[in-house]
Formats: sequence, structure tokens, C-alpha cells
Amino acid sequence: MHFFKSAAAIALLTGAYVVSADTGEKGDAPVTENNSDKVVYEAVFSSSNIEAARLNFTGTEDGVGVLVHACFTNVNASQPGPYLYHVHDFLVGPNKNCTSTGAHLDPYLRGELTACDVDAPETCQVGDLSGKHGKASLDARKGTWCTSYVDKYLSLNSDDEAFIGNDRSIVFHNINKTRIGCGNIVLANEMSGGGSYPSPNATSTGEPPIATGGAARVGASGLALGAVLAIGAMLL
Ligand SMILES: *[C@@H]1O[C@H](CO)[C@@H](O)[C@H](O)[C@H]1NC(C)=O
Ligand SMILES: *[C@@H]1O[C@H](CO)[C@@H](O)[C@H](O)[C@H]1NC(C)=O
Ligand SMILES: *[C@@H]1O[C@H](CO)[C@@H](O)[C@H](O)[C@H]1NC(C)=O
Ligand SMILES: *[C@@H]1O[C@H](CO)[C@@H](O)[C@H](O)[C@H]1NC(C)=O
Ligand SMILES: *[C@@H]1O[C@H](CO)[C@@H](O)[C@H](O)[C@H]1NC(C)=O
Ligand SMILES: *[C@@H]1O[C@H](CO)[C@@H](O)[C@H](O)[C@H]1NC(C)=O
Ligand SMILES: [Cu+2]
Repeated sequence: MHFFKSAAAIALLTGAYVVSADTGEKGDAPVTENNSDKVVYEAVFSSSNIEAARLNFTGTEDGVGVLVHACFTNVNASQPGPYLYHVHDFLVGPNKNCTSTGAHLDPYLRGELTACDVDAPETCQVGDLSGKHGKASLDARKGTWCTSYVDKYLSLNSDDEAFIGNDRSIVFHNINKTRIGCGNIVLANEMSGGGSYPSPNATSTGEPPIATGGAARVGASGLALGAVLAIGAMLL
């Protein structure tokens, strides 16, 4: 905390041009460790606008990061896509109320001002899964579309700020950010009637995610800020 405040002060004193905070007030998200591959969390939900959403979260062999599988089935074609999905702070409310889920999981206080830069995922909101790994394709309107990836910043450990098991939820949005479905993240072995996973017929091709627009982090300014922080660190 002190480091960042001091570094910012030095940046101002040296006249460096700092555009805006590209990363969290509390810094970048650290890469998580000790995520057991025996632990499985899941979120399964449906709504009038999505027939099924199934996500699971498991640890990895080396414990670094969390392996995410996400499948979305038959999104109502009246909803504009591609679609966004995130880990949100709170549980779904009564009658599947997605507003009750609050904001995105953002333990390092990045905020919403600038869009997530896929090339610098450590600076993104921890919960911004579609920002870091790509939006759900329009193919999710025509059957089941799936994707999977390791997210290095989610945690399955309750003492980690990026833990997703402490009454968090997943919210699925249309491209206008309207919340069109949501479900709670639960420990899989505590889930009732989990059901089987659909086999996808429209699997992610690993295409690069499309930028959401908005002020994406500019490489040069990022480098400049990095240099300023490095100088700050040397002076401290
Ligand atoms: C991971 O576990 C090891 C062994 O228990 C421990 O030394 C280390 O501090 C843990 N790392 C984190 C980030 O919790
Ligand atoms: C899809 O959305 C339209 C417009 O909101 C609605 O009229 C229709 O009933 C929805 N379809 C289903 C299957 O829910
Ligand atoms: C997670 O989801 C994927 C894709 O639907 C599925 O193949 C896999 O079996 C699931 N893993 C667990 C542990 O449930
Ligand atoms: C949904 O939850 C929000 C926030 O908790 C609340 O303000 C709103 O009244 C709820 N809407 C419905 C339809 O219950
Ligand atoms: C996926 O399956 C559904 C239902 O069987 C079918 O209507 C749809 O065309 C398929 N989608 C793709 C991309 O093959
Ligand atoms: C999404 O935004 C577009 C452009 O602002 C608007 O025309 C459309 O009605 C919106 N659709 C929904 C479902 O919110
Ligand atoms: Cu969201």
C-alpha cells in the first residue's frame, strides 16, 4: 500500500504522465498457488434467456491457477452477443434475481473504468472471466458452446482474496451488459442433482478474445508506469 502511494507520489514529482490506474489500487492480481485438483466447484443455472449454463472450477496438477470449463446452451437469439460472464461478489437473490449478485469479484480494486486487457490479465478484475479469456460465442445460440482454460488468478483456497467459493456467483450477460442468467458457485460434492454435462457441438476454437472497446491499456503507458514504479522501488 505504502509502496504504491509513494510510487504514485514519485511519479507526480518526476512529472511522469500517468494516464489512469490500469491495475488495481492494491496492485496486480498475484498468480495463485496450492489449488488442489481434487477440489471441484460448480455453477449450474438456467433462465428464460439461457437454457443451460454449466461451469466447473478445479485445481491444477502443480496447484497454479484454476482450470475452468464453461458451457452455455441455447441462448435466446433475441439477446445480442457475444456474451460476457463473470464471477460476482454475492449470491443470487430470491426468484433468480441477478441484481443481488452485486459487482464483479475485484479484490485488488481495479474498478470498471478501463476494459480488461487480455495481454495483461493480472491487471484485470479477478472475476472478469470473459475479459481475460474471451466472450461466449454467438454459437451458444445454436446448441452448446464450450470453452476451457487455466485462469492463474482465481483461487480455491478460502484464505486467498481471490477465493471463488465464499458465496460467489456467476452472471451471464448480453453484450449490453444486461444480466440474462446467474447461478451460485457451490462445492460440487455439496450440489444436489448436478446432472451430466452436455457434449458440445460448437466448441471453442481458441480464437483470441475480441476487445470490448473502451480505453484498453496502452502498452507504452504501461511500460512507462512500470519504469516509474521500478524507479520508485529503487528510491525506497
Ligand atoms: C502453498 O503451500 C505451501 C506448503 O504448504 C506453503 O509453504 C505456501 O506458502 C503455500 N502458498 C500459498 C500462496 O499459500
Ligand atoms: C426469447 O426472447 C423473446 C424476447 O424477449 C421472448 O419473447 C421469447 O419467449 C424468448 N424465448 C424463450 C424460449 O424463452
Ligand atoms: C467440467 O466440465 C467439463 C465440460 O463440460 C466436463 O468434461 C468435465 O467432466 C467437468 N469436470 C468435473 C470435475 O466435473
Ligand atoms: C433484486 O435485488 C435487488 C438488489 O438486491 C433489489 O434491489 C431488487 O428489488 C430485487 N428485484 C426483485 C424483482 O426482487
Ligand atoms: C448443435 O446442435 C443443435 C441441436 O442438435 C443444432 O440445431 C445446431 O445446429 C448445432 N450447432 C452447430 C454449431 O453445429
Ligand atoms: C442492446 O443495445 C442496443 C444498442 O444500444 C439496443 O438497440 C438494444 O435494444 C439493446 N438490447 C437489449 C436486449 O438490451
Ligand atoms: Cu458480470
